[in-house]
Amino acid sequence: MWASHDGDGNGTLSREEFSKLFAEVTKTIADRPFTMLDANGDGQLSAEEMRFPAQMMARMQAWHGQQAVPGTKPGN
Ligand SMILES: [Ca+2]
Ligand SMILES: [Ca+2]
Repeated sequence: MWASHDGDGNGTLSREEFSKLFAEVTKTIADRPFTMLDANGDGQLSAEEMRFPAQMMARMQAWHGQQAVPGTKPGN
């Protein structure tokens, strides 16, 4: 996988080469939850299908907000 993304073959990934690799990896990762969320399999996530994960993400963000770094106060 690495070699195929090393466009100029110099053994290292430039920022551009890395972003192509990253885009492919994230697409692969994103495909799975998308398929799970797309309840009716029409290839589109409706507001209804997104309701549950949106709640989950809001809850996770709220949870992370409570893990604030000591000495900082929310709202600043
Ligand atoms: Ca390279
Ligand atoms: Ca759908």
